[in-house]
Amino acid sequence: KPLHIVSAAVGEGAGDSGCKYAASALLASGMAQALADAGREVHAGTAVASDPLQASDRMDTIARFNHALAEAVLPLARGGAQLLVLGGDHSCAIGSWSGMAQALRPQGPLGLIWIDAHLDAHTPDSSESNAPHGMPLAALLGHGCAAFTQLFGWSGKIRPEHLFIIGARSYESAERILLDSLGVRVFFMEEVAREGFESCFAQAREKVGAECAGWGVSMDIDGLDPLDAPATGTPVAHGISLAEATAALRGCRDDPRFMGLEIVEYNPLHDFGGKTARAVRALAVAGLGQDGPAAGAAAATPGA
Ligand code: DIR
Ligand code: MN
Ligand code: MN
Ligand code: MN
Repeated sequence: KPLHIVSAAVGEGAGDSGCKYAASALLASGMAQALADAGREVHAGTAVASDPLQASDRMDTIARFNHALAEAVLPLARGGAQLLVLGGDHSCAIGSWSGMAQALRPQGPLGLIWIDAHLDAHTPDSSESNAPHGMPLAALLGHGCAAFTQLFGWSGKIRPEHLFIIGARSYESAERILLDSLGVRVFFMEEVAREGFESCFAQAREKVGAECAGWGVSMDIDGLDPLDAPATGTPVAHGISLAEATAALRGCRDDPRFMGLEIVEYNPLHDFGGKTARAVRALAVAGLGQDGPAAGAAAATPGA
């Protein structure tokens, strides 16, 4: 399968907007080449950027951006490519996964594995920060404002039983109450620490593989331990190790129903020495590269 890299240059959804520059920084530091070295036919062309000058407020900026992103993702996903979406703040997930869900709609439901320190399940009414990057899961589940939920004219892009959140350890009660009321399976960080990330990921993967026409992974790098991925806007201590994350992601690309990987919240402006860029590259190569020496070598030396 061809692999398309989609740049989602948006940062207005987060308090710290430096992640707007993540995709261009990652492409400049060799992301496409690393995936080509790992055996993929890489198309690194599609870029969508937010334009606050065209919008009346922040919610409008994010809504317009996500409509454009969803329209960009749709034909690529429909054409059968796998996607690497480089965020961007996590609000870009509204566009990425709405586009994927629309592409998949004739065949069946979309499954999503969401790796994050946060629950990202606020509605505009429940959010204390009013930051859209705390809202994408509520939107994809069909809750919140129509500008986020009604892309392509329908809502509920992900059904609650097809969503798996892994690594959560920082959240407000309103988002937990919403997810509980919908029956979403959340692997909180205590469970991940006890059972191992690979086991949690494998359970999620088994469910989406059995019940969904296609599935993907949205990786907020703040789900990782800040020791492994420090350059992010809202780091939270005691997260998933990079080694466990790369081990679990390896082989996703060989599943014909695997539609893509989204990696968000990397802030290159805080990445002294490029450690977090190497972590992001290792995640991408693990999930999307071919198994073999190239992928193995890249994953084994994330801190080199
Ligand atoms: C917090 C932080 N729950 C909020 N969310 C973050 O602002 O809604 N999500 N950082 O990634
Ligand atoms: Mn997060
Ligand atoms: Mn949150
Ligand atoms: Mn997030």
